[in-house]
Amino acid sequence: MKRVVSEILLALILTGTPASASIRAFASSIDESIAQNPGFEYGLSSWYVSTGTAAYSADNIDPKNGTCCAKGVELNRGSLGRLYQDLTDIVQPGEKYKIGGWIKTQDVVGYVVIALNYVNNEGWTPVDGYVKEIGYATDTTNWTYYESNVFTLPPMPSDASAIWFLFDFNDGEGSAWWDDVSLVNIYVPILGDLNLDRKVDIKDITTAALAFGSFPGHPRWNPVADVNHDDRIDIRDLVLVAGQLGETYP
Ligand SMILES: [Ca+2]
Ligand SMILES: [Ca+2]
Ligand SMILES: [Ca+2]
Repeated sequence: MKRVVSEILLALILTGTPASASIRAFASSIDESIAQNPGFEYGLSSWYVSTGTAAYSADNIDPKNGTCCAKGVELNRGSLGRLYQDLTDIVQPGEKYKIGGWIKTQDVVGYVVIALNYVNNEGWTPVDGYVKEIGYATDTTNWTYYESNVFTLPPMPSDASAIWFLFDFNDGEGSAWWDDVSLVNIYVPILGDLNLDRKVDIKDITTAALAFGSFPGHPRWNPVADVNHDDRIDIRDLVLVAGQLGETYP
């Protein structure tokens, strides 16, 4: 290990800091679930209902998964009433996220959505507060899974005061059910972060050093340490990691 680190330092002196932009970061990500009680197995615990005419309840008649799902009934088109979790200061502008979830509908006029929106003090979304909405389920539909693309959270607009992960009837009425909803933080690893803890430090150097000299099929082969994807872990990979020492995300 000591010899390897001194080899790294020598290599760094000889080659200079590598051009990290030319090497693709290891193609993987960590998804961190953010919403609490996303399968409604604890009823509507952790979920709140905003002012409006929509009525929400925990429903165990036909959940998609587990023993319970969320049910909403809206009788007044144009009224609001959202089921939500306030994630202000939990989700961070500039980070990447993805939302998803199951929706079932019955006699819906308008649309049923799952959304991540900036909202004002009344729980309404200002025009510039729509971050991501999925679903748009209408009429009568069986359980269907909806998922967004990966998106970067924009900053909070000046006329909003919170960010909610929410469900509602978008200018609609009828009955709807939601289950196994998700809001995940997508981490696209920075180059050299072999253990995916969002920083490049001695742990990553150690990971690469432990696999030093290995190749596919070798007992110490560890693909995450093959930073330049040439099927061998050698001084080039160690130099790439060492050149990133101290880098953090975000
Ligand atoms: Ca469930
Ligand atoms: Ca790391
Ligand atoms: Ca390599």
